[in-house]
Amino acid sequence: EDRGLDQNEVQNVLVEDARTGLTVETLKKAIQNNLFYVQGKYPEIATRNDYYMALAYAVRDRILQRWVASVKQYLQEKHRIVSYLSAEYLLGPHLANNLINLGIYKETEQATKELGISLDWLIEKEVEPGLGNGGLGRLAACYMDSLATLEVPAIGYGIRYQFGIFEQDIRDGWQVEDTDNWLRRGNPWEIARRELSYDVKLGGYLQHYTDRDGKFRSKWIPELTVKGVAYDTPILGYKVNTTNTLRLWKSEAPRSFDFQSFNAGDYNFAVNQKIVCENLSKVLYPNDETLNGKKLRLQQQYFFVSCSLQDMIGIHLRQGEKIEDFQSTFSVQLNDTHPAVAIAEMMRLLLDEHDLDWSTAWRVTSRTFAYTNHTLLPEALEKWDLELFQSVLPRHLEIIYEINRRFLDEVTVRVYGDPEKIRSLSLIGEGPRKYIKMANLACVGSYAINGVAALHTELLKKTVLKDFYALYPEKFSNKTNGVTPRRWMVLSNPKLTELISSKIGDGWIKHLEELSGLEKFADDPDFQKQWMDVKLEMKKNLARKIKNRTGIDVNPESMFDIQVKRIHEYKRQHLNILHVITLYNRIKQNPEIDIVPRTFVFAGKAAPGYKLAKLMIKLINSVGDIVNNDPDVKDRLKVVFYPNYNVTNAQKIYPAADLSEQISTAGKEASGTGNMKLSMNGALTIGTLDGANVEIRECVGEENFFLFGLTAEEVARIKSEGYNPYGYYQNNAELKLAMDQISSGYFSHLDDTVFKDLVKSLLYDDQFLLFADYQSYIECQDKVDVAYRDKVKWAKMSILNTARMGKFSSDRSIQEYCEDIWKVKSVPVSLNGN
Ligand code: GL2
Repeated sequence: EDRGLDQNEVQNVLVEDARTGLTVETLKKAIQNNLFYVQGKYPEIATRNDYYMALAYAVRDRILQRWVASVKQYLQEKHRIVSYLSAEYLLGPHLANNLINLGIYKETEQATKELGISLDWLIEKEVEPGLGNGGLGRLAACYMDSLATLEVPAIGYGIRYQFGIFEQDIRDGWQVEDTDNWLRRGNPWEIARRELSYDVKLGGYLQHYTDRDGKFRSKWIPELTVKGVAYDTPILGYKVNTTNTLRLWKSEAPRSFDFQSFNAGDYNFAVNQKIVCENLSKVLYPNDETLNGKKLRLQQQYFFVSCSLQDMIGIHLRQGEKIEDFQSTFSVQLNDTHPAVAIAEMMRLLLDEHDLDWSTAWRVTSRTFAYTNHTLLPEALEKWDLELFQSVLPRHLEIIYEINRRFLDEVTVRVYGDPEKIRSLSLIGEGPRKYIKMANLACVGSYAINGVAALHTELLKKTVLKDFYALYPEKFSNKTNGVTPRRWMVLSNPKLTELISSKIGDGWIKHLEELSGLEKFADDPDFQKQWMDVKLEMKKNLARKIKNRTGIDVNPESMFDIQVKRIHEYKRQHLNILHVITLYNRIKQNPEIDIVPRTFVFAGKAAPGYKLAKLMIKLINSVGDIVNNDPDVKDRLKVVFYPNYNVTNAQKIYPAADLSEQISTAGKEASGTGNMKLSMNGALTIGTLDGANVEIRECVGEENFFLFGLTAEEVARIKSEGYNPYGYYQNNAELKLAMDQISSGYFSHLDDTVFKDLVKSLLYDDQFLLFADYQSYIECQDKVDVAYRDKVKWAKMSILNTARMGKFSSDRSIQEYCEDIWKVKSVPVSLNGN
């Protein structure tokens, strides 16, 4: 049932005063007041940033009112709280999203207009918090939105990185990284809880002794203690009062530390230690889906997990509860293994700080955590070198050994002592160097384990986690990812939103299944025209941005063929480029050929140390330089690399897409979420049977989806039989020509060295089977052309894509987590009496 209040009701229950009222008049007054009392300016000398801040604080006041009411309500009554632990939150800009969720977008537009400024102009000003790499971090942000919208009490815990994901610039076709100084102008959306902090120990050694009760104990003598300070950001649900907390930890030097050294006269040492402490939350590691085993990264993970658990225990105990009932207050979700050290930390806190015995501590711990796996890629599965781990967390290593000893004792009987199975289940990996397997720790310590799309969960059960699945089948379930329609439709595509709501009302924004109401208009010529008019307008907007950012002229009437996501070999942006080159060659061989004009838009960051991914960016730009400027092409093909892909830019790109490229090697993309955002905005997908593509195709209908390529099973079989990419190259004339051009320097001013490594990796290795899928991809793209020429058919397919995406709302995903894993219910928050 929708217990949310509609706009009018919200206004009625509000304490309507100058500070928090939602009318145009009160908003205007609030902005003026803030300009004066917060920014200390008068209109004639106020900058754009002053106005942005004045408005942001006005919006924040209105959110605070709901936030305080939410906290009050959660503390007054006993409710189980979801705690989401994630090393990344890719939130995107706050202002417009908060206006939408508060339901005051129009009023604010009017208020700013009356003050002589444009709301769009202020919205564009906002620097987004880029505290994540890609899909995993963005998923956490969508889930926070849905938890609040579903009125579920929740806290998100993470790290307040001073520098988020780097900013990407393209120079001479190459990616260049710049630091992301997102806090430089201040952050009006957070509240620093300076008095709320915890100490976190690091390094050092253990002292063992027997206490007065004859109990064997370990005392951890740390090398260093850092302080974690809470910075809270309110997360408001859509048209409800529920406002949850995103609590991010900033690392600092504890005050006691410099004080001690200062007394000892070692001022330099003290200052140095301060830097060491502050480094913990300094920067987000920009590696997506690769582990890089760095000490600082482990310290970051432990730092935020320890602060978060201490915080949760504090909240639980302050409610008058007993420590051994912790799991009745919190259900803790591990967003991948990045926070999995929480399992050992929880044991340490219960054993060493709260004096529980092992079996009680383990009972609490193993009923508290649930683990989401987000990848099957071996290079992303976290393993920590044992010596490194010990040097940072000596006590945790001891605890992990004990968890492992007890676990292996128990399972040895169940697997009849099969040494292969025991080796695979063990939390410790053997080899030239021992290591800790974080996924195994997460599986042993969690009461629930899930994958992020149906295919991914099946593959998890069959491959990476198969021995755990055999042991604990009841722990496993699938929770297909979803995305929030508030940001990815209402905010990104207001014109489409208006059109949809004009036909089926606006209930779909909270109940995305209601989009199915559009199906009956799919054949309606008027509606089709309106639908495609919105698309064209969005394409014109994007064309303007492309021109501004890259100088490239693109034709809004051409098909916008879009691949935007992190740059990875497994995502195969280079397969897409092979198609571009193939079309280009067809034109060169027959300049009069009748082809569908296309604009290829690529965007995405490459991890700074990922050489081949950076080379893929260079290749895209090099091919673009030739194709975009060849007079024979006559503007029928354009290749654009849109720099610095982030949430802000994604919001402009998705609405303009005709075709969505979801072309990863089957079995490699756990789910994908961009695939959902694009399809919701009316793009048709060309894709493999990978991740959530499988379910998207089931929902939109196979006739509305362009499928190509090997299945995950076929990929596995071909690989096991011995794959020979060179054979495909020799036997496919169009493929051979494209590859020969790349390697001979056709796209690089005849420099035949630039792409050498990329060419070599494809011809002789091709781990991701581009060549095996090439022909099928090209043929499928030819079918896309045929479909695009039939405007009526395309419009219908586009409408049906949106109409059938109801399943992919993050509200549905979160509902499933709440029911199956967290066992939590919604708690409506009332403003009355607060
Ligand atoms: C990812 C997966 O690669 C991606 O397919 C999935 O949609 C997201 C969210 O579940 O998680 N795993 C991962 O490490 N990153 C992802 O985007 N960075």
